[in-house]
Amino acid sequence: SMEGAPSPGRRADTAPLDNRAAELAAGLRAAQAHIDPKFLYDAQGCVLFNAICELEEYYPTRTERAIFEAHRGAIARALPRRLQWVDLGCGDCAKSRAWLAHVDACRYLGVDIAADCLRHEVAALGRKFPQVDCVAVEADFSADLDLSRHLADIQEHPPVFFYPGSSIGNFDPERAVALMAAIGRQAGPRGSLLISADLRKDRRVMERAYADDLGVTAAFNRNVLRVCNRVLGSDFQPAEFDHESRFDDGHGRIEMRLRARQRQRVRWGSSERVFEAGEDIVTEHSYKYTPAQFDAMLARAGFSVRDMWTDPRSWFGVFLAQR
Ligand code: AVJ
Repeated sequence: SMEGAPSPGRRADTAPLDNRAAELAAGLRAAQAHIDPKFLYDAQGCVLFNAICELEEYYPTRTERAIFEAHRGAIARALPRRLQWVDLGCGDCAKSRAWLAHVDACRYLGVDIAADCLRHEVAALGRKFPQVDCVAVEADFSADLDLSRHLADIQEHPPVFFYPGSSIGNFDPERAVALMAAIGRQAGPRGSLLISADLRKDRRVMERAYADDLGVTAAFNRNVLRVCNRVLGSDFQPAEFDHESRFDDGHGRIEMRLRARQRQRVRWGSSERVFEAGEDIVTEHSYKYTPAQFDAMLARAGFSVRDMWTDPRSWFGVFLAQR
């Protein structure tokens, strides 16, 4: 079935346009200008992100894949029977495709803010797994995650929330805990969370992953200015901004920024913002945790960690947590 009918209020690329424009404008007017990383993922941004995942420098995707491949049986055995699989930020559903062949799922919820191909991808998944009730939900779960109306009988069919890719790293720790707590409330007493976090390691390895030689990450970063131009009607010139990324040891995060090459004035509607030469727009934080730090966050969110799987170098962690 395909729920979440295209009520205009939930279309990621059209109607909360006013909200989206207001959110972008507020971030650009702030003393430290910032753009929420969710705006990186328009159709072009998704293509560039998928290219990043293939880069030699970008270790998270392939490290997670290796962990899943090495431990899929053990992870699947730790999950309940007749579960409901909730795929947060499902994208093209590729990661869940492999899982649905190994878990006993009666239902699949594909949740994504990038609505462009969501329905199409979830429908294709439903054809591959006709015994699974596949549902597409367009939602910005960074704002308010309420999937309860899409979950049926969570006592009988425990939800497993799947949040791979270390995407949780985009949220500052307080917001990450709040999001995981919201997941816990909706998962109910028998629910669980299968979630990935990128782990702290040699800073050179982390910094290289966000400053690749081909400039794919730079293009991904600059593309967000095109999203602004479209959503807000601004007149950013992406080529006038340099891609910057560095690991902040104190916060334990990669900070990605766009730095004005020279003084410039950006206009939208009746507003404007001057960027001085060298002034930054923060476009992403990507947190890196120790396993103990991430365990503690899960605990604060009301979960207990049942197991954790990692790669031989302990670069990336897959955590299975229960209520
Ligand atoms: C999708 C948020 C996990 O933080 O590594 C990749 C996004 N940004 N290169 C990450 C990203 C720059 C990615 N996440």
